[in-house]
Amino acid sequence: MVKRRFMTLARHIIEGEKRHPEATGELSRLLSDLSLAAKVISLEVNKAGLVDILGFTGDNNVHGEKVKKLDFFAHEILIRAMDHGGHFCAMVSEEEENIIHIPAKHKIGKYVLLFDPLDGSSNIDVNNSIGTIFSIYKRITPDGNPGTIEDCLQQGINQVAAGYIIYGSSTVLVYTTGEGVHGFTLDPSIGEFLLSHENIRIPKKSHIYSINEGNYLYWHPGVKKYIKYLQEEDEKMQRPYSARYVGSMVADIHRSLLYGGIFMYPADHRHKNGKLRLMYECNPMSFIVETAGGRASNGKDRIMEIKPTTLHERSSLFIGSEEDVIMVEQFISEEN
Ligand code: P6P
Repeated sequence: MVKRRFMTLARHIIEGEKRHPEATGELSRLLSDLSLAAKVISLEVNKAGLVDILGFTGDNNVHGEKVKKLDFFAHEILIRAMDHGGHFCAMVSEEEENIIHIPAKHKIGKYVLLFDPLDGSSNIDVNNSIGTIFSIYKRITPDGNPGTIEDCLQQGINQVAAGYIIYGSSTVLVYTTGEGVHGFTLDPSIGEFLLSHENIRIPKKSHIYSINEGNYLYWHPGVKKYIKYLQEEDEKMQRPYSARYVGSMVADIHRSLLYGGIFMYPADHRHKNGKLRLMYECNPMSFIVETAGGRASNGKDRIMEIKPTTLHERSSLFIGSEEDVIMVEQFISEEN
C-alpha cells in the first residue's frame, strides 16, 4: 500500500515558497493563521446542532458569554486570528459594512484580506455543508499606513491567494496562490490539515449543472434556452445533464471542482446584479476554478477582470468546467 505523505498545510506552503527565493515566508504564516481560525470555526459548526440538545440557554452559554449567530461568531474568530500577525493593512468581511482597520497596537502589513466568514449559514440547521471564503491581495498604497478603499477594491486578477474551507462530512481547506489548487482535510485527532487533494484539475466538460430552477421565470432568455438544452437527450454530449443544487455556493462549487460541472447564479428580474458578492465570493472562487483549468464569467465578461466600485457589490456568476461556461455564454449572447 502506498504510504500517503504526511504533508501538512504549513509544510506544503513553505515548500511552495521555497521555489520563489523572493518569498518572505509571510504567506505561509498568514495561511497558517487562517487555518487556525478554520479549526476553531469547524469545531463550533460541528457542535452547532447540539446547542439545543445540550440545553444551552438561547442567549448565554455555560461561560455566561452571549451565544452569537454562527456567521457572526466566524466573523469575530477570523478577525481575532488575523488582525495581530502583522500581515494585513485592512480587512473586509460580509458581516461588516466598512473596511476593518488593524488596531493601532498591531503592526500594519502589506496584504488585504476579504472574506465571507460563513457562507450558506442558513443551511446549518439542516446539516448541509457551509463554508468560509477568503481572498488576499497585496496593498497598492504605500506601506506603513492604514489600508484604504483602493487597496480593497482591486480586480480579481490581482489576487495573490484565495481559498475556502468547506465544513461538511469533513472539513476541507482548498487554496491557491496561482500555482495549482490544493485541498487539505482536517484530521481532528491531531488538529492538522493534511494534503488530500493535490493539484486539483477541473474536467473541461461535465454532465452536471447547478442552479436554483425556482428562479426560471426571472432568468435571461439565453439562460432559459441553455437549461432546456441541457435537459434534452443526446448521449454523445452526455445529455440530459444531472441537476445538483445544495444552495450553498461553497458546496456546489467544491463538487463542480472535483467532479466537473457548471454552477450558475445569474442576475434576474429580482436580483438585478445577481445575488453573490463579487469581492469575497465570486473573485476568490474564480481564482481557484481558473487556476484548476476552469472558467468564470458574469455571462459575458471574465469575473476577475470586473473593475469593482463598492466593497459589497454583487455579480452574476457562471463558473466551472470551461466548455460548459463557454456554451452558456454563447446561449446568452445569441439572445441579446
Ligand atoms: P438561493 C447562501 O445563502 C448563498 O449566498 C450561496 O451560498 C448560495 O449559492 C446562494 O445563496 C443560494 O441562493 O436563492 O438559491 O437560496
